[in-house]
Amino acid sequence: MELIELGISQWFTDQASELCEPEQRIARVTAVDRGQCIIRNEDGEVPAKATNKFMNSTETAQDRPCVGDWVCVIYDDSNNAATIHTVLPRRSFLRRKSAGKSSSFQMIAANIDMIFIVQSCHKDFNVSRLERYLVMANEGHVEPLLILSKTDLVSAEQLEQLIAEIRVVGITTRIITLSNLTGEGLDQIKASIAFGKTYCLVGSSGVGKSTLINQLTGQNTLETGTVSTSGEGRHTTVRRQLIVLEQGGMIIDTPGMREVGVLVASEGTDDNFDDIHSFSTLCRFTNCSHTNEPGCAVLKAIQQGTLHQKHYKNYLKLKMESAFNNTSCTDKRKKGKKS
Ligand SMILES: Nc1nc2c(ncn2[C@@H]2O[C@H](COP(=O)(O)OP(=O)(O)OP(=O)(O)O)[C@@H](O)[C@H]2O)c(=O)[nH]1
Ligand SMILES: [Mg+2]
Ligand SMILES: [Zn+2]
Repeated sequence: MELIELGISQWFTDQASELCEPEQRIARVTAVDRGQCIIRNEDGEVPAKATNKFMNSTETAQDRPCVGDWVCVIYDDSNNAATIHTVLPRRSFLRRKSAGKSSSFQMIAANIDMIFIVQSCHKDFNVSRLERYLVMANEGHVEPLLILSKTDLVSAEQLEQLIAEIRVVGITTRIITLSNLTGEGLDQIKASIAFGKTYCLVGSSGVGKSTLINQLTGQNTLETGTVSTSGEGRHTTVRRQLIVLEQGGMIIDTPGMREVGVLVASEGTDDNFDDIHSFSTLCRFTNCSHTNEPGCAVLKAIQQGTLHQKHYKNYLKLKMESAFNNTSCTDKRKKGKKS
């Protein structure tokens, strides 16, 4: 296996020549499970752990190795294990708010070219959640693709209705409809996967992420779950794992998320609401908050029906959450410095 098959580019090679010591080698993190990593390069996969020195040098959990990272490593004498000394800067990332009220982030994956956001047509479908994933993608500089799975469980009319619900709020992202049962949509997904590129699957538990990967590999590479009659998944996948596909390209499986704790910078919010943004340039006041100002073009567009009320509400909600979270980040930093 060449590094190029694992997605290396000149940019990472340049970073490595600057940040790795001469005796260190470059490898990609393919799995992380409670601090224990697996890394891969030309010589195959071995377990690896970050050195204490590196761990102590990190400020937050985000800075520690995560799946998809390029790292500088030293192999032990047996060549059966390695230590991680540096994590190279990330070109893109997916992260979410850590559980609980703190404003820290949890990395989902790094150096991702495209995120496959999977929602099941059955029970799991939720447009607001889709929008949250889109904001997450945008904030991490990752191109999104929507996958509506389990189409075998709904009628053609129902499916059309779901797609219409996505389009009506202004989401223009490409959608692939998929049934792992009948194979519908699988070819389109295969065609979207390119050599040397990295893809990450996200979505609720039980929507068929691991089943999709098994379809792509043609093997039972991953364990898949059974779904309870309520339609809720059971969190079959427990660790994040990067799989190299025979056809070229890599795909990362992640455990289903219960909630996409939105923690996004306002920068991330704006791009997914291009329509609102373009109306806002017509507002009378440049600092218009689009809530009650006279001459507000956004409010006018809603009145005239050009802008969907629900989409606008999501926009406000995300704006508020991101403003709140940004403040709490700064507050926390200040607090940390004082004590
Ligand atoms: N009817 C139907 N069932 C599917 C489809 N895809 C997956 N399933 C079933 O749904 C269940 C859950 O699939 P998984 O692939 O384990 O789901 P997951 O998204 O990986 O779930 P987590 O690992 O818990 O996040 C399994 O019983 C699959 O057989 C599909 O397209 N149609
Ligand atoms: Mg799974
Ligand atoms: Zn306005």
